[in-house]
Amino acid sequence: MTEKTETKDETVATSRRRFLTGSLAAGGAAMAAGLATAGPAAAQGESVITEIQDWNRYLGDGVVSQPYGVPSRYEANVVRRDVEWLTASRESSVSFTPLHELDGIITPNGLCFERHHAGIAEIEPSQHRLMINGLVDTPLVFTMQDLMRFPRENHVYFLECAANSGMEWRGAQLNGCQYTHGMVHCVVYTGVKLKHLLGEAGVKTNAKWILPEGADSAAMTRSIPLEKALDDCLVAFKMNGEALRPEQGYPVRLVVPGWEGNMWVKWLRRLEVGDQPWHQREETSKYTDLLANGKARRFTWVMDVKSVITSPSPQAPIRHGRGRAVISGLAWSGNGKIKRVDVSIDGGRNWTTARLDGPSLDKALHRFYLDIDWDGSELLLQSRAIDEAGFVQPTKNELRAARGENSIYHNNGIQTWYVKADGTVENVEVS
Ligand SMILES: Nc1nc2c(c(=O)[nH]1)N[C@H]1C(S)=C(S)[C@@H](COP(=O)(O)O)O[C@H]1N2
Ligand SMILES: [Mo]
Repeated sequence: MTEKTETKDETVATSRRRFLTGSLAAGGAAMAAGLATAGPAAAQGESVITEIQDWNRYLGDGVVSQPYGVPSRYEANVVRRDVEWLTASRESSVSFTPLHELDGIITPNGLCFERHHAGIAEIEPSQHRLMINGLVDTPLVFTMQDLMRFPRENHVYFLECAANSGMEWRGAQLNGCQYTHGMVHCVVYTGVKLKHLLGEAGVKTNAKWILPEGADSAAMTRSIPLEKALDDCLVAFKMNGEALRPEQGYPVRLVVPGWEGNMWVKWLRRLEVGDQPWHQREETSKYTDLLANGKARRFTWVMDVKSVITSPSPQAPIRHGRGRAVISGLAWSGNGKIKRVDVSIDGGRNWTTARLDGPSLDKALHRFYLDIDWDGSELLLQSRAIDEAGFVQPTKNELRAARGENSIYHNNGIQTWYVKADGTVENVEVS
């Protein structure tokens, strides 16, 4: 009302001052509860609040100035990143999700990590087909339109590359949870249950396995037991409500809930049904785990229970000094839901149960928080997740005792962040 007139400045200033008094009272309550020792500043005429800013004075851009919306330019550092020395080329490489900048459990589409073995296939959907052949009554070829006429379902699932944290097997290496843990994303998929498509083709009674194949030039193939295919696998064409991004397999990808990312074939063009596994490159030379005794673990599909503190972390130091601080992180398990997350600030000597917040969904990321009063002393931050199947995230030494030091894949060991007195954070290992 008066805010639209020339007296606006004063009106706004007065009401903001009143608001500040209110929030100070709330701060007092928090202090009484033993939380903050430092908090919002007392109202003393800071220019950013007493002086009218440009954005408060001039008209802004109109609607559709961005036909497809993008984040604020002040968020330009929230991007996928890669590590140049890790791979020989960007076509067979990986980029990492900026976990340290995100919150909640859903990964925005443009920030989902990418893992391609032969670059991004650019597929025109009208020219795309999905074939089902092998041990079926009727081999079939589906168009995208055909797929979209089957009953649809929506599910939130995490996808983790088996190589996530692989560089950390022998010790702390990369400085930031984007790099150590960023080969994971979690979106809501819209798709058709694979069992409906297999049912349409009619699976023969001696069938035991399926082989999904990608339409990219890597022609990615993996053997998947028929039991899993008929259980919860999805043939998905949407992520977070919109079409899959080209990076994530547009126009259609396989979703294999809780299992290693390599099996989630992107640009899905064929599903062969067979009576035994095919022993493809991706399940013999790669995606196997060489143990200390020279034997290799094979078909290690389920992603084990795991967690990481996303903030504070090396890329997200504590900038506000001592007092009220939020420790935030993610936990997930290929076995189902997360039952509990414990957080330690002293390198695993003492543990406090963290607060799980937001939806707790089967085989999805879970968000946890621990609200602390930081006294400014050094911390060794760790998180330890426990899933509903009863699995407890191991220490890195426990993991190495079981699997040796040759492995790359399936590192779900406890991560340690060393928080220094100045709030900067480093990747370290507490053994
Ligand atoms: N066709 C095809 N599918 C693929 C790949 C690929 O290179 N080609 N990479 C796999 C690997 S190793 C992983 S971890 C996931 C990564 O999925 P994203 O790029 O959506 O994160 O896709 C899998 N599906
Ligand atoms: Mo992967």
